[in-house]
Amino acid sequence: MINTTSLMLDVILEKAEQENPLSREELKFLLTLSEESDLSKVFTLARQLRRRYFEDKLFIYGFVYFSTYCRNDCAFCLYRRSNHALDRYRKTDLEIMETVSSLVKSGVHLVDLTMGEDPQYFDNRESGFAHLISTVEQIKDRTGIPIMISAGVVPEQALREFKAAGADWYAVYQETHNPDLYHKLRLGQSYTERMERKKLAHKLGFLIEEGLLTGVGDTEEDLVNSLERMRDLGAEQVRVMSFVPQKGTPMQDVTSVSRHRELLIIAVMRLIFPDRLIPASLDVDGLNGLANRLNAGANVITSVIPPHSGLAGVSNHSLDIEDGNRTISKIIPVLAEQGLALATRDDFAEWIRQ
Ligand code: SAM
Ligand code: MD0
Ligand code: SF4
Repeated sequence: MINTTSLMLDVILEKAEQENPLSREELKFLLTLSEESDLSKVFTLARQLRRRYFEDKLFIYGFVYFSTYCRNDCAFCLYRRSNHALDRYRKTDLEIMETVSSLVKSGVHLVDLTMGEDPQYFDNRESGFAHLISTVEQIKDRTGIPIMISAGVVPEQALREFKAAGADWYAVYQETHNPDLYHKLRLGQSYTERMERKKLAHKLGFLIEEGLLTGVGDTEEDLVNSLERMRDLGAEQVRVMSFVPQKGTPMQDVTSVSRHRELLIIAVMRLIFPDRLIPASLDVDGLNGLANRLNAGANVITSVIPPHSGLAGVSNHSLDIEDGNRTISKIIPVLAEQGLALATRDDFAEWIRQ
């Protein structure tokens, strides 16, 4: 008997291989696949397309979550302001500089400076972001490393100043492009402002990253919409992460969906954005989750954190950090098993210039 799913899949994959745009129906079809043999075909093409644009070279980013204070109340996040059961920290400029130096020495291609929407910066009319902007300037002067700012929806003027200080990337994830779902996740935050700030950053010359959370009630239809909005946005980096329930938050009891969903979305992203950067985050499942995400077509490893730096992750605030599992020396053997290797700094600079 002829298996129609398999036939349809082959036609769609052939189209993707030739980099012809896929229709909404085709995207939805891919996102609803569940048979191992079908998934394996999608992952194989995703890796083939990654190789077309990036050969066997992977990029790797250091993660500096320098302030866990936040004025927002996102339902999914451990660092939401209503979570009073949390020991928060705010690193000094010197501590930030030291962590960045150790990451740069270890060989990362970029440092991602991340914080909650810390009221010390967001609600302080006098000094605002000035201090942080000068820290960015110092990092750039001393190391020359590409810098990503993941500091939430920063005011327009601060965004301009971050750019002038040497920040290269601006990351602010929508999580979903279904405004109703967005408002359930990012309580009290404007959907439009978040979207528009990314677009402004792009206009100002930042490279931008857009991101999705899956396992938060997102349907296949929502995912197709997100992929289309991502295509409109033209972000240089696109990601998806599985939601990890956090104790003490309104979403603590949401049951996790299978990790297959994230892996399939990574692969579909690779099919429709073959030349873009797509991260495998160590923050969701630690080092153990890396091989599967690379197998699905990711080409960036994010959330490398030096041990003993006193820094937290996001979806997993401590997983694999103190035991040094989020370090380059632990990652290289996992890459080697898949015939992959780290790119050089020059490779990354060249990709950025393109
Ligand atoms: N505060 C800034 C913001 O919200 O844009 C930057 C840091 S925020 C913690 C970075 C991202 O972490 C969020 O956009 C979200 O995608 C992810 N995140 C937060 N909590 C998570 C969770 N429980 N599971 C998975 N990802 C999570
Ligand atoms: C990561 N934990 O890359 C980080 C974070 C923010 N730009 C990145 C979500 O996994
Ligand atoms: Fe704050 Fe970001 Fe967490 Fe939302 S996701 S509560 S903005 S740190």
